[in-house]
Amino acid sequence: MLNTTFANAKFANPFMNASGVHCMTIEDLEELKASQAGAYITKSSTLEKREGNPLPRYVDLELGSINSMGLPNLGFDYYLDYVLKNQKENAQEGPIFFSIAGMSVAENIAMLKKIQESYFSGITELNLSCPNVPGKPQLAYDFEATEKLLKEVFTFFTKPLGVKLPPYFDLVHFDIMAEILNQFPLTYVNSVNSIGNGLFIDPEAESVVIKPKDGFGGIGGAYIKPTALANVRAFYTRLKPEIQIIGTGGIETGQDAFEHLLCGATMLQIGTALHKEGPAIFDRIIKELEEIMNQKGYQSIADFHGKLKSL
Ligand code: RRO
Repeated sequence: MLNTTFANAKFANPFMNASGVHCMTIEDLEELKASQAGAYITKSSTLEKREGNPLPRYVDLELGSINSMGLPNLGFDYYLDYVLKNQKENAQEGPIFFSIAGMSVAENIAMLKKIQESYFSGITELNLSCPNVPGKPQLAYDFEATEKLLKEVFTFFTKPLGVKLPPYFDLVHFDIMAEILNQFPLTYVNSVNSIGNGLFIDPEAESVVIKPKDGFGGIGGAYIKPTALANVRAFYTRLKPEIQIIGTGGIETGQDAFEHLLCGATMLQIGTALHKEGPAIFDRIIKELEEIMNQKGYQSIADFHGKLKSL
């Protein structure tokens, strides 16, 4: 019922982890592989291993989460080695996703060259939106720099590639970004990363709740669902149809998933709710989405995908 075609491959269902959650180590990744998730993605990597920011750096909140992890990861080679060993030759299972987030244009290019030269046959996600490295702005908020980077990337990169974007908040920004993205043979756009640099405070302690950056961090979960849906819809209605959408942001229930699909998302990533509930969330959310589809008489996602009505 939830069969999904994405990047010319078939997946049993659209659900996967959002990069960063439950995917730092081989143990985490193996748990995702064994779960009901239709696909899974690695933690964004840099060429060298990074410790990331000081603790506490991730806090679950009633309505979501705040994090300033600072790109902790075990290094590009660790994840490349894992994805090479775990890419599927079996046509029943979809390909694996490999996320990278270089700290500079040169680092992104260097990692993409290594991926291009390897026998990796899965899907690469270029994270242009990490909000948490002190002194490093989110690349995708700089339209010219994003266009320049993608121009360089597509001089040599021929494998399936998607970009992870931050949320945008202005219709003109959607227009500008979509026009840039439409110039390239991108496989997909993933909207959204966390809403950068929110501030959650504990009024009793009169304190911030995470240590890095004086408490400022990326916001995820229920807080950001309307922003995520807007970004999915805005890109779905502006991008050429060859560029598919991954919807990320505030997906915790079957209803949230249904809403993202209605806006035009094809795959669905879960971050905050996966962090709270663990990989068993995939069993629950699959059942909840199927239940909604049964109630509405939909036999497949194609029956309602992208078909959000206007008034
Ligand atoms: O590691 C992080 O701090 C982080 C990253 Br790379 C990202 O893309 N999004 C986020 O919320 N945290």
